Amino acid sequence: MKLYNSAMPAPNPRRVRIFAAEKGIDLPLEEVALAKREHKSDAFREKNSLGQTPVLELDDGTPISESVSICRYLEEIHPEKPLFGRSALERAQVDMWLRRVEFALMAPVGNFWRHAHPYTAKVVKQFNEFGESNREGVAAAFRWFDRELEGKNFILGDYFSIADITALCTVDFAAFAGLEMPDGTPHLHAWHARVSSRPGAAA
Ligand SMILES: N[C@@H](CCC(=O)N[C@@H](CS)C(=O)NCC(=O)O)C(=O)O
Repeated sequence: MKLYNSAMPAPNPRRVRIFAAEKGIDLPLEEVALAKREHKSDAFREKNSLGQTPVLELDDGTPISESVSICRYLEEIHPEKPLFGRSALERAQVDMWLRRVEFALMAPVGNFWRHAHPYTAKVVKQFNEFGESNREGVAAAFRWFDRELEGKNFILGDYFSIADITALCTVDFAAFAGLEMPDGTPHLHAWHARVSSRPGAAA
């Protein structure tokens, strides 16, 4: 088993690296350099026809793409220290938060990155006005997330989950893109410091 990975700041491969590190899974990495467009080669598209990282390749050559799907597979084969929830209720709550983080936070950050950031201008046709319009959407999403985190150590209270991993990777990628956590979000800042200090966050 090996992970076709892309280095920081790419948020999606990082989700899988942190997930594996939190569970103590040793995941061999093979680097796919996004800057060199290696993810768009014919050979890589054989593994993921969308030409995106990460991809987990099993020992028999079967590829799995989509970071959450890869993590679900890892959870199935290494059920100890569950990160998708420990009960029916927690599993539903983790799923709810994963979708909320992906749709409410990741989507506007991704829109800004694709349509307003100078780096992506080199590789995609941008609609800059649309991209810039996501700036306020990201700030509003951060303020909403801050309110949700009040009084909690992690998104689900005292239980650390893949929802925290996804949110951490999103917040850090947003900062890389120039969208810092806004002032007046103390719960978000405290949560970010807490999850960043976990050893797995460095994976
Ligand atoms: N939904 C996918 C998103 C994968 C994704 O967008 N990966 C980025 C790297 S973080 C990528 O390969 N971008 C290049 C592209 O989309 O062309 C997942 O969760 O794995």
